[in-house]
Amino acid sequence: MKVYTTGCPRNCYSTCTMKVYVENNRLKRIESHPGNQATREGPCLKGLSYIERVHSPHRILDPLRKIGWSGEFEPISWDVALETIAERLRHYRAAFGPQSVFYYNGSGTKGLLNIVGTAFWKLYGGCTTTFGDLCWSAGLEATRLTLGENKHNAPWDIAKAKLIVLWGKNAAETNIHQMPFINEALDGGAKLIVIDPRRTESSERAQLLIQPRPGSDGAVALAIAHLLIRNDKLDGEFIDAHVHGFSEFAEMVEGMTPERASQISDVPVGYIHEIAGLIGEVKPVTINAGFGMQRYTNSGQTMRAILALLAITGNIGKPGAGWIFANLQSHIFDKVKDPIAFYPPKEPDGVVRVSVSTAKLGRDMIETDDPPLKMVWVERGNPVTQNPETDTVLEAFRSLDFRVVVEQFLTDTAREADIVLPAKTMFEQTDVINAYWHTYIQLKQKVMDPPGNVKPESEMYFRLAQRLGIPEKDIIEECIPGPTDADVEAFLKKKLEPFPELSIERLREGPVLAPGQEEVAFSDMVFQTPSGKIELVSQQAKDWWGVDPLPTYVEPEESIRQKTPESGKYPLYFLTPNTKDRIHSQFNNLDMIRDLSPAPFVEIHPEDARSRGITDRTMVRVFNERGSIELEARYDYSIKRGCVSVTNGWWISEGGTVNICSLGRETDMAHGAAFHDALVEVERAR
Ligand SMILES: Nc1nc2c(c(=O)[nH]1)N[C@H]1C(S)=C(S)[C@@H](COP(=O)(O)OP(=O)(O)OC[C@H]3O[C@@H](n4cnc5c(=O)[nH]c(N)nc54)[C@H](O)[C@@H]3O)O[C@H]1N2
Ligand SMILES: Nc1nc2c(c(=O)[nH]1)N[C@H]1C(S)=C(S)[C@@H](COP(=O)(O)OP(=O)(O)OC[C@H]3O[C@@H](n4cnc5c(=O)[nH]c(N)nc54)[C@H](O)[C@@H]3O)O[C@H]1N2
Ligand SMILES: [Mo]
Repeated sequence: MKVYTTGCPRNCYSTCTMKVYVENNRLKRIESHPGNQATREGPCLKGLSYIERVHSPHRILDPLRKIGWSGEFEPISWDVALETIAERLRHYRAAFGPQSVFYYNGSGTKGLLNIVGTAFWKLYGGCTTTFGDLCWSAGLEATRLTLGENKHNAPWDIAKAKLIVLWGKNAAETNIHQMPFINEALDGGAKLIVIDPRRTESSERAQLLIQPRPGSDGAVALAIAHLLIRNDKLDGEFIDAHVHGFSEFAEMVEGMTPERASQISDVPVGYIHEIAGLIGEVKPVTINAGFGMQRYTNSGQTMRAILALLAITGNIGKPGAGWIFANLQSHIFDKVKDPIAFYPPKEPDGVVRVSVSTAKLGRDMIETDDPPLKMVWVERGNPVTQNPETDTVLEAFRSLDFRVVVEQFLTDTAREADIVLPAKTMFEQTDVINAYWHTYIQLKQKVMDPPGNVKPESEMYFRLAQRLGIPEKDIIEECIPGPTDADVEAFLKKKLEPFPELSIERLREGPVLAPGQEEVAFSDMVFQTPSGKIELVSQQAKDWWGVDPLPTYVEPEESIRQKTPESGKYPLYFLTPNTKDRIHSQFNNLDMIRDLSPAPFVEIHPEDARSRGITDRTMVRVFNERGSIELEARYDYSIKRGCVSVTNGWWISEGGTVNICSLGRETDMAHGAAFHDALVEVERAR
């Protein structure tokens, strides 16, 4: 049996390092790796389920072609698959121009090699692709506007905090490796506040659980600031030296009294006083803002308002203190740090048209013209279940001429394809990965050959480029590695050249902290904002996104406080959080995971249920004018009244695709997806 070190490339905070045991090209065993200080407990259940996933009988092992309109697929050879695609590519380029081809990629795997797709489309002559993001862009942009950069203290530093606020983050499910550090802090006497309309596992040891009306956190934060200022619980020296715009901010929050915030947010006045008391008295304070809360139409401003609490109390740049959202210190190769990554419609090279908002995928695909879209290539994503407005996404896909999906499994998106190309798993090609919580760079090693006729994407692109008649020299020069493992390693070595600490040989042994990473972020008090200070007033926020330069409170567009016809008909907030045993739409097709979560259900407060004649564990319909899903109701006293919750990621065939009810709509900044701006009604299924 051979043992390898590798890293899990899923879109997850933890990005665990693990040891894998392989025999006869089969994965036999997965263990934790002691080299990663952030993930010492080892892989979660999903990580352990790779043994089933890699060898699953449901994996796609050959290129597949749809048979007529039957919806069934037949295996075809690579020769036929690539020639069919190449022929289409030549045709669309000649007849409509290269931008009639739409390249969509999701967050299915991390890796440096993900850039190869874009390189190919440039060689092809261009394409159309997306801007914005499904996941985190409002929070990233709010942080960048305020602090200048997205970085935070090392994961283990939270153990030094004396007050931890998990604000819209459910670490116990989405970042389980953070919990031991939080527990360490609590064992040492720290206090924990959790702010979430749901009572999650993360609040088991909380002193205080605050359940705001969804989307109203900005008002709560401003009222806390109001009290901190009124009670003079500020760090005046810190403000003078490092904060820009304090007096305007102070003037603005004067109007947000605890009473007013309580009316807006439904949080009792006493609780607002209690949080303000703790933030004002205890030091150091770490606020960990999750991603759930920045999926509203007002959420960039919400994030800025929360961040201000740390700025005015001097809780930045110190051990045990600070703002945890995303730590991009290991993003040394890509441009995610760069706000332009989210900025449309940038055409850096004039060929790649960036005209489709990820958040409004279906609608924008349909409306794109000159040229209109004819073909899509989907890779690493499952937009049919994961992007807002499932029905419109389906309509957009079905109105195209030709669809290619690169996938490991026949997902809802793959089922829409004319040709499905079989994708590798993390164990079948070497790559270099980074993370967004800890700062390790890792080698995700190839530990086995791909099964069946599976090929990695880089090889698909290489072979397609050859078929398009592009000379091999140009292909390699344009950043597409050749087809062998040695070619791929040579490609990675070249990328690693600027970083002598990061040789492939060294990475093979275990994870390495990114060069220049800081244990305590911002300890140098350098803020890369226009003023060089922490900005509570941001002119850029106004110039770029049209919001108030101050983090004012604005009601979300779809809200029971907006007097629209919808708010009358659909009185329940529809929360669609992440869950422990899946990463979005991945893993639930495995027996090991399905045993634990066989079917979707909706959590509803018994009082909301009873007033609708709904009994526990019976089938209900969750709906609004955009669509409906039928699933089991589960009574749950822990969810805030007026909210219902279904985890996202269920496939259409499983009956719980939550985005049937969401609207393609952007966040107030950086073109995020405002999934949670969604109201529904629930009734007994007929
Ligand atoms: N196991 C697992 N881990 C994951 C993932 C996964 O799918 N599964 N996904 C990864 C990815 S891509 C992401 S983006 C992260 C997300 O990580 P988290 O941010 O922790 O996850 P979410 O479930 O999106 O949202 C967290 C909480 O926000 C709450 N929330 C919703 N609306 C509001 C609001 O208005 N105010 C407040 N205060 N709270 C609100 C939800 O009830 C939820 O409990 O997790 C990563 N880790
Ligand atoms: N309503 C609602 N919707 C949401 C969210 C929410 O909170 N509420 N959360 C949003 C968030 S935070 C995110 S990040 C997105 C995630 O949305 P997506 O990025 O679409 O992520 P996944 O569901 O993980 O699907 C990724 C697909 O990639 C495939 N894949 C994995 N590895 C590889 C590979 O190496 N090659 C190829 N070709 N494919 C691979 C997997 O099999 C899987 O089908 O969902 C968003 N959708
Ligand atoms: Mo995400």
